[in-house]
Amino acid sequence: MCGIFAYLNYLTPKSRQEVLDLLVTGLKRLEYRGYDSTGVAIDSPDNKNIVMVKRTGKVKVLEDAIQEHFSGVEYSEPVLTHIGIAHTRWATHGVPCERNSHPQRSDETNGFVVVHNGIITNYNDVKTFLSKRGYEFESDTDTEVFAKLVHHLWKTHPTYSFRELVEQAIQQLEGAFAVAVKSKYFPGECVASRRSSPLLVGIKTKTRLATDHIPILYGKVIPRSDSTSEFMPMEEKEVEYFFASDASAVIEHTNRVIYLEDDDVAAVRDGTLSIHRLKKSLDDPHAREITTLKMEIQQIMKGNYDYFMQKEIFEQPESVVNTMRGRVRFDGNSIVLGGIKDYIPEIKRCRRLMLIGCGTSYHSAVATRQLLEELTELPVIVELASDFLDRNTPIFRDDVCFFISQSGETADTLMALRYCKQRGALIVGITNTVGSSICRESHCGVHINAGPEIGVASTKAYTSQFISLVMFALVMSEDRLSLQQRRLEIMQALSKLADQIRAVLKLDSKVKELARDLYQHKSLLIMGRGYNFATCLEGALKVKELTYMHSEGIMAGELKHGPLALVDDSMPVLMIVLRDPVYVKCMNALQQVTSRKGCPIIICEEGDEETKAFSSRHLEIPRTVDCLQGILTVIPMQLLSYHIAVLRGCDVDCPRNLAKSVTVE
Ligand code: G6Q
Ligand code: GLU
Repeated sequence: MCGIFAYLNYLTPKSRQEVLDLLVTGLKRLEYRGYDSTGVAIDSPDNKNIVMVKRTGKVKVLEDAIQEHFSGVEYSEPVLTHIGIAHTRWATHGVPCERNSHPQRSDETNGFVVVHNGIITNYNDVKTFLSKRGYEFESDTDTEVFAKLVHHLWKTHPTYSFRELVEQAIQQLEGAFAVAVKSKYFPGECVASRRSSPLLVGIKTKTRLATDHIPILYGKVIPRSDSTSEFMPMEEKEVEYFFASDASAVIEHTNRVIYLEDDDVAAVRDGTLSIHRLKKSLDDPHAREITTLKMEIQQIMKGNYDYFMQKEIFEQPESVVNTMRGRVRFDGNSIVLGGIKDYIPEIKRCRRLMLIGCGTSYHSAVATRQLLEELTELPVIVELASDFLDRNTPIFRDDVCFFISQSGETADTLMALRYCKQRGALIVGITNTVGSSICRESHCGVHINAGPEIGVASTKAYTSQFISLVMFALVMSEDRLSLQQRRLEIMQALSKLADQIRAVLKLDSKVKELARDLYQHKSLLIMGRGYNFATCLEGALKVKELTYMHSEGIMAGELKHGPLALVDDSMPVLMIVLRDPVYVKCMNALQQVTSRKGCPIIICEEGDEETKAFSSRHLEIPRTVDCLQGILTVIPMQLLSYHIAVLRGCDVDCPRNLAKSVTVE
């Protein structure tokens, strides 16, 4: 999920000092992606071993550690051919610490060292397999199994090439990952591969490139003599390769890159790059194209987006899948949440569930409360951490308390956690940051795997928190016969979610037009009820924090108890009216608003002509099961607040007075 950078110089003299500088600069370019620790691996001065330097914290800390590590060592001597690998880690398995930082190694002699982004979901099975064969593990990462598996294959298949070893290893792995591997047994060679995590290869040559594509090789053996199937520079063979998670780390060296596809194995040997795949399917292309980048670094970091928040909104089709990856089995309709599975019997015996958080994280609790009540058949209480503490709320030993926090460091949430822990409750953390205080202090938990969120306003973390809580509800109801139909319906809806989010994101230009209507107003009321009340709260929070405009999320059932007095022909109103059990009640609210001359923007279901007839301004979203609607309805609200903020000239990624991690009460 974070960053890989590897650099290979072939017949291009570079000192180790220069290589290290290149690696550190590469990591600096990837810093914006968010990370918690870093590391590099290069050859030792005698070229016989691999040296690694790893640190928790910023790249700067690593840079200083490198200086210190190599002080007094002769490393200004140029080396003709060399490969160095580097990494920024966003922990998913094991807290951020040096031992868990990458590169991870195969054995004490650093025979194979690996940098990895993403998650190997079957790492436990592979670990058991390797442990039985005498391997001892030194880190908590899923990555280490990969390094050791390559080593095991190397020992058992002495004739395999480096590329074949990596290829065989990734055949055994499930999950989403990108890897780059270096070995002391294969000096000057690098093998890299990806599956659902990004990776590209940058190529720098002195002469013009001989080709604009690299043929893909299929099957087990590379015909090494067949030079047409490999990339070679035109006349000389001097070449440099860069393997990186994105182009921002490469662009200052070369603008010629190949974007690898899932299950491509890219190998460099004797300065020659080959791209390999084990199986060929009918629609597979014959070659990977070398693309010429025309972008600036700044542009690449944000992709085609202007702001990180915008990028994160558009990442949601992938981030929701990452939250479910390795946990939801759509074929067998089962769910395993590894981080809490041993605690499920205890949770099932509890007196009540309490969901506690702040801001957006609190809203994810509001959004899923109804489903949790339905599927767990337990009382579910949702609490704002600050208010919970103010009240000295009674907590019992048989309470199960969930602490929801993207950063895992929010002071109020953390204090509430300690308060409940002291009183003997079971503590479950729902966080996006492994190794954070909330993570460490919880008894068990779910890591939402949304990937780092840079924009201060939370977007993709919300939808991933939402899904994590839905998955928990599904786990709790696994053995309830009467709930099977409902579970099935939700599982099917989860499997369609990513595509439906993509469909909602296509409303972007329509939302932008609505933002033009709204941005000069002073206020926006957002109304809904049932499963969509949380969207109203979250939508209003997004509008407030990003646009500095007043906004209020209103429970539609409360309209006539006060808020209706605000409605007239000039008050902007947005209403969520979907075809669910509260549809009729929402229609009543809609009528109350329109009969006060209100002209609401309506979020409704695709093709719902009856509801659309109430206003000329509407956003249609795809139909999904009632309890997941909130994921689809919040996206137009994220987009709307974003566009209003841009139109009002606000700082989208860093709204005034706010911080990403609120570590004060
Ligand atoms: C809003 C936010 C903010 C956040 C809280 C809690 O867009 O980013 O409301 O959700 O400050 O933060 P944590 O989720 O990190 O605890
Ligand atoms: N799963 C790996 C780990 O926790 C890689 C995390 C990453 O993508 O940085 O070490």
